[in-house]
Amino acid sequence: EVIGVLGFPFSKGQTYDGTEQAPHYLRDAGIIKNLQAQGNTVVDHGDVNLESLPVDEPNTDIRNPKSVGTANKKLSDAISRILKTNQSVLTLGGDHSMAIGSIHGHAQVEPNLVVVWVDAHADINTPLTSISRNIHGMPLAFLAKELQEYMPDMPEFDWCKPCISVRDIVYIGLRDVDPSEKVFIEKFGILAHYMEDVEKYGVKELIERSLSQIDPSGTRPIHVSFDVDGMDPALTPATGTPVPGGLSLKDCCYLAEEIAITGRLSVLDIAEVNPLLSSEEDRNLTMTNTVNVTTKFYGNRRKSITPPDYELP
Ligand code: DIR
Ligand code: MN
Ligand code: MN
Ligand code: MN
Repeated sequence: EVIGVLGFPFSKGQTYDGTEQAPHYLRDAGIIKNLQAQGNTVVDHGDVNLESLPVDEPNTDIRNPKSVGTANKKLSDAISRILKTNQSVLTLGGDHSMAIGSIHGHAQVEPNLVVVWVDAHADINTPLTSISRNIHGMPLAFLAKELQEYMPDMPEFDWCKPCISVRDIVYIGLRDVDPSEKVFIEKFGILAHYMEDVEKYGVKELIERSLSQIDPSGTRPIHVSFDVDGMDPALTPATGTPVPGGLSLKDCCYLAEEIAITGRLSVLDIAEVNPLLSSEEDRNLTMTNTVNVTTKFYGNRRKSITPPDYELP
């Protein structure tokens, strides 16, 4: 199984500069070397080539619709192209608006995918319900069929035909959900695991239950969209919208190890790392923890693994 790594150097889905530099910092922190050292074949496809638009007029008050629409169309095409060569994809964002292109591109090749959304936030606002006006809080509303009757016309996203159902989504780590988002979660019965559920049942039970509910046959390709603010900000402080009381390193490692064991991880997004929002020390900590958890999604185990080519001296 070959991992195709693709950078998405983008920050216009929210207000802070910096997430566009995350692919560079994550590569520098050794994300690819680590994946190779544990026996994976990795192909680095570089970054999606994005030009920045000088003027991007808000549409219905939403920030940078044209930039986000254009960039995500490119991301979607790039993801589809890589998946068709039989590689899985590790997408290094970029803010979480990246999930629009990433899941859309994934669904063109694997229409039966399920989405595991790790995040403090539910990211299912529509342009009409959003308080922040940032598209990184809206990706699931663009993607889910059932939400379309609540979506205004957004010509910048005409290419993005809704490609998943709310029944294909499972959330884990939620702890900052807007009232409108809560209404959608309840109305559609979306499988949502808040931090209090993590406390109550533990990640072990939640991941087992979630996968057996959305994928009882254990055959569907898995898309993990991992917003690093799902982790506790003590672990990933370099991010734009930290929320205290998040997933521990142990929670994230267990989740990632269990996903790896399924053998069906098809696309993993790493979103919202912002190297410019913290001290150097906090930035390094964020990179270390993000790289650590990422490697667990690809077979690195805390119980230790012997690389296939290892020989005793
Ligand atoms: C908020 C925050 N719900 C919004 N979302 C974030 O902007 O709609 N997502 N930060 O990761
Ligand atoms: Mn963001
Ligand atoms: Mn978030
Ligand atoms: Mn998010």
